[in-house]
Amino acid sequence: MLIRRTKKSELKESDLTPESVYKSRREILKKLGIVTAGLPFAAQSQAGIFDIFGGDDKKSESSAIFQRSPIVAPKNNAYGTGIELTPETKVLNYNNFYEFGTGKGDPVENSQNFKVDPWKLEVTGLVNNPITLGYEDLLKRFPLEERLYRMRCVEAWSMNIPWIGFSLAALLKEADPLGSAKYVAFETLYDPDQMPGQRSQFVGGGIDYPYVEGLRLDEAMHPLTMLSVGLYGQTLAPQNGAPVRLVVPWKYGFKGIKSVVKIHLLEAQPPTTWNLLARHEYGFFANVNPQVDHPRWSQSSERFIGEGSIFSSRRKPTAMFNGYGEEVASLYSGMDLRANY
Ligand SMILES: Nc1nc2c(c(=O)[nH]1)N[C@H]1C(S)=C(S)[C@@H](COP(=O)(O)O)O[C@H]1N2
Ligand SMILES: [Mo]
Repeated sequence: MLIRRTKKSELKESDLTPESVYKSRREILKKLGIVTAGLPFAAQSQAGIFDIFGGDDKKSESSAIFQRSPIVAPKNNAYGTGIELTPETKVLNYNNFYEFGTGKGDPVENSQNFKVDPWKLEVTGLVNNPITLGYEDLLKRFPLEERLYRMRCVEAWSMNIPWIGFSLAALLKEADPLGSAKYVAFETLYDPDQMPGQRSQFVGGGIDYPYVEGLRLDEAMHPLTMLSVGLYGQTLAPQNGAPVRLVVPWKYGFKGIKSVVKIHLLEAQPPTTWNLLARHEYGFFANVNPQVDHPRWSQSSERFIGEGSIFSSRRKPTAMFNGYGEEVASLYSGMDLRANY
């Protein structure tokens, strides 16, 4: 686990945990008699009290490392070039994947034995042609390409990642949506045997699993919206959402649901995990917007994770739609983006 030496000027992890998760942890700790009277909870959390439970300092039982396979995919430069990439080791070791624990180092630590083959990804609902893709289909059925995308987490850090994958639109077109389809719902694998966060409320941050996400159909059909099967020239590591995850670069990172098993087209807006947890903090749209702050922190700038220490702050201003406004702003014309956060 990367221990965070908190500078006063920086956001603290405890500032970034959705309130309801935070409260439920607090309840658990209270029951166990761990919350020390008088100490602000944030201070305890900074002191690493969660490490007692999270096993952050333990080495995993098995030293096995998930084997990734090389993927050869041509670069698609249509969506940007020349951005400074986040080093691969940081993309692989600093993650949010609560099914494997809430600490940034938990996913890599707890997911190395994750089984991705066989896999089954179903496209169902309001379509003429329901599709089921197996593991091989994911890698072979659609022409793969590499795209360099910016990723902005709602917690105000960001990375630039060379993803490999294909436009979700290609898959949806094959499924052939009915005219009545207005939204697309996504679901992560539910497998408590493999995912410790799904077995334990505490490890999993109090989320109701499976993790679910959703897009409007026009957002899902936008060419920038990608199903990713790899990064940095190889198949995805489990901590990044192997074998297939969503990438929506103009939205906050939590929209990029990992290890997807279901894509379901429907007429009504589907529920989404973070919105269910804290409705006033995480909206359905979750478009990156420096003018609409999170209730508990500013979204006007971000800590870019590049070369050097993960916690050496390199603040940079956050761009509207994460810099993809030219491509996507028209999807929201006439919409109040403050109301539809
Ligand atoms: N199933 C699932 N998908 C998820 C998450 C999660 O906890 N569970 N975390 C989200 C968040 S908050 C972010 S920022 C990105 C992080 O992706 P990365 O770890 O590959 O950088 O994954 C998103 N997808
Ligand atoms: Mo995130």
